[in-house]
Amino acid sequence: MAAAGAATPVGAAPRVGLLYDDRMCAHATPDGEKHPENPERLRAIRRKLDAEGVASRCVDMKAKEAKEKYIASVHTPNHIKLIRDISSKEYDYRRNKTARKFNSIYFNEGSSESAFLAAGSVIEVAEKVAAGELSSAIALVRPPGHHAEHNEPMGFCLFNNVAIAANYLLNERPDLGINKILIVDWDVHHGNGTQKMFYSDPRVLFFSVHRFDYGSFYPCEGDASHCFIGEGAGEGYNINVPWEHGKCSDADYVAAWDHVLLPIAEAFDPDIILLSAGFDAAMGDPLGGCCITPDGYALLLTKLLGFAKGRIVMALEGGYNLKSIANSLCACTKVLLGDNFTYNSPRMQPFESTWRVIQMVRDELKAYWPVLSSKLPDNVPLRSAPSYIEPYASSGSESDVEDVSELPDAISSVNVTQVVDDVLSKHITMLKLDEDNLATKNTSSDSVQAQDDGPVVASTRIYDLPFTWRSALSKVYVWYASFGSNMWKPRFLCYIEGGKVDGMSISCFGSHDTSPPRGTMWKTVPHRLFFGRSSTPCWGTGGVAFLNPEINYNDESYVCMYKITLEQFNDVLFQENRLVKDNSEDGKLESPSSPLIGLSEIESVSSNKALHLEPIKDSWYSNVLHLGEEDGLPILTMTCPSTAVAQHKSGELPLAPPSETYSATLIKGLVEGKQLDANEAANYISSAAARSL
Ligand code: X5A
Ligand code: ZN
Repeated sequence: MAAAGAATPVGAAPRVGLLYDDRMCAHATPDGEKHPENPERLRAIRRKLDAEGVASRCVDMKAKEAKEKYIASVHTPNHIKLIRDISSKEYDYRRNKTARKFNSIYFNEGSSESAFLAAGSVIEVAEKVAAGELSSAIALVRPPGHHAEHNEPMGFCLFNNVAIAANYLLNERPDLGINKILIVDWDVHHGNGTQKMFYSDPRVLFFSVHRFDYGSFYPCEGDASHCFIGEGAGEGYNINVPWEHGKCSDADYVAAWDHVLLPIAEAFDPDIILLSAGFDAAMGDPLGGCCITPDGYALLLTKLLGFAKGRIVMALEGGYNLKSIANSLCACTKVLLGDNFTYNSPRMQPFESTWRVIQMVRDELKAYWPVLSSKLPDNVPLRSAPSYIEPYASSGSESDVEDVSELPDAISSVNVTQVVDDVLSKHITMLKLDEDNLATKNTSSDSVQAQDDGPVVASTRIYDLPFTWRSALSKVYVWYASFGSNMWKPRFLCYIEGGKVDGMSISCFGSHDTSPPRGTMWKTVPHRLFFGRSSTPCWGTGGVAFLNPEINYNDESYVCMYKITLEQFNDVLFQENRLVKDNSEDGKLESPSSPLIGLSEIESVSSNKALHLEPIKDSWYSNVLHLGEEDGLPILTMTCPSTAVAQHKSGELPLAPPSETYSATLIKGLVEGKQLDANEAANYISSAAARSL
């Protein structure tokens, strides 16, 4: 078959490969625990494609295991051996322990086969498309691949399927004439693994558009920023479009296509496009927090069909809402099949931040892609950031609200934004690259670059993540609800300003931002207060307070709420879970380099009510609870996970009354907060300590 021939003969219906194989459903959590990356994802997609009569119009393909020598172009021998052996009997007793060594990974007896099939499937379809036997193809694979690194599985990914297929085409099949590959990664997460594989390789242009949230969105690495453009011969061949927040919609993605990806693709002129097709930026996805519609995906894909003679290989990556991924993939399959398509979804405006990000990316890359030097249109209607950002950004303490209980109930600001969006979306025109006589929008890319004493050299600039997430989260406010010693304000202030109060034997480090809370108020919540564990370094012998994460309307517990920034909330979480270290050599404090609760976690805790923090899952206060909203802001607290409650019930973990000094602190809080008198407060504490769980 002629390698360079037209993929589709003129007039003929496109031949679209569809690879589905049940064997890739074997990879699942070891004990049937719920997990977003589960076998139902593939089945839901397959059912939808069948029901819509779309699957039968495709060329049916089955999976083949990848040969180890092909995987070896991307992964180390150790990595390959691990994935090969992980499902064997010998691993039975240490499979879970091995999984825990990695970031967001599970294994079972089916993982090995699924991983080899996923990699082999993408090779299989890519080869057929490259050879012209198929016009385009879709590989419904799992586990996904784009987070997998050279020497480690990561982020639900075992092998980097797309990277393996790209290397196969370039290195193993010169006969197919594929010399330039465009990898488009529209999964909501950064394709960190794929980026690394081709970072200095100009034959592969890697483009990833993803949530970045100033470094607080998974995988929380600085190399997802727009500054990472490739190196050596590959300089200019790595493109990141890092969103500043969630809620990005079709309009934002179309803007990134029209003003970054498509002009570059035109200049690069790829021989084939490999699409890391995650659908976790889809509307309704539980992890992504974005809202691409099926029509939006279809439009993005349509725009790609103009390149590489339409030779597109789609490989499934993430995507965790079964309906969303099934509908999105169905819309994409129809596009590949050549069905007429008109964009029907309500058209929204891109965010202001989108325009800013796109301008930064263009500035960063225009030296390599001159087409990006043109001016962006400056008359595009833009919308402001989603409501959870900067609602209380102004500084100064004169607006301190000590008692906000009299403020009117805020209409959910989310709804207001939605209404505004809907109204505005009715008269918006499609974004188009307009090169004439338009003024440059003044955007400052300097503000996100690392601070450095010496001259700033482009190639050495790094993204100072701790600095960046802190400044972003310092503009977001939450109510931190305390039910223990922090009900007493002087005690809580130790977490903000540092220091200690009577009864504490260890000082607090304090927060990075030491400004006092912007408001204080009390509430009762339908959760059970109890005291457990037998001693603490800070308070000595005796239990400490926990709130049962389960709602129980027969219980009423007092919480004192402080309005603080999300940055401060993270600093409180760090301290409560002993994550702040005193670096004794220079006396500098060291906190984790990424937040535990970023904007996406706020979204997920708001809809799921609780979020058990995986990175600190063995700490006492690793569970963040959403107790409701006040003033349009989420009320959050930190307590133990339900599993610990069960252990307290069974006696595996002790229930123990608080020490004298600890309970005196709680009582002071309740009394000074005018919730109870001294007697009532003492009764409240001792009865919570005495009642069995
Ligand atoms: C492939 C993919 C997401 C990992 C998230 C881990 N991975 N928290 O979407
Ligand atoms: Zn993803």
